Amino acid sequence: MTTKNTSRRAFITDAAKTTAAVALSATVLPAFANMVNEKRSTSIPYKQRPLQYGYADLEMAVDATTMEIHYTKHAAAYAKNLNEAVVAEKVDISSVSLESLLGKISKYSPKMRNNGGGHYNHELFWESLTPKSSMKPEGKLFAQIEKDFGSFDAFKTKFADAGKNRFGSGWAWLVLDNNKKLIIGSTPNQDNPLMDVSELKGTPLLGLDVWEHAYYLKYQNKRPDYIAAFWSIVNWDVVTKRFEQA
Ligand code: MN3
Repeated sequence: MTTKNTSRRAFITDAAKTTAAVALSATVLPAFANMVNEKRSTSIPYKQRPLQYGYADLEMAVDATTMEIHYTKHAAAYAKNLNEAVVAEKVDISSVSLESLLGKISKYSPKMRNNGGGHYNHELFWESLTPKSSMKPEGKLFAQIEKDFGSFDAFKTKFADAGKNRFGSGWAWLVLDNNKKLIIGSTPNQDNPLMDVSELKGTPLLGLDVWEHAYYLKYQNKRPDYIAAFWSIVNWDVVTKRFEQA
């Protein structure tokens, strides 16, 4: 008797739930579906990929507040402004990749140059970081670094110098040039080695943001200390993959 009552009660409850669900799907769900579709069709084409670590996970080199502001404010603004520029300048991003857009950046506005570079550079930068760095690459990349720079330490010194000596804001780069040789250099502002306007040219393998917004809260004027700490968070697996695919 008790069991029967319980199951009858359960049936009534289930029936009520079903009725409620049907009512929901008839009214709320279509509206929700429209909202999703609308969101999709008007959504901005260039998006930030989610970080593969938390803001506080890289504190051996970069503090959590800097990471959060850098990702959610600075880098987010580059993505937003790039999307405005591609709409204003009628770029069909379904047929033009960001890489090829950067390769012809001299044909576009300063807004496209600053924000196209800004978006590309930051996406590459975030992906190049990890709380669990192997501290050095392995295999073919390590061998070519030794071949092209003399030693891994010599490479690190040269890369750090490129970052330290970049006057004002910019980036330090490890690049595979068009002769498949590794080179180091730097670019001003948000320029990068893919741009036709850049002196430094090739495939970017590793980039370091040396804008003050990337380090000032923790390091103030001590950019060299920030660069020294950067080596503890480099994701060499990702850099090696870029090298192998270049
Ligand atoms: Mn930055």
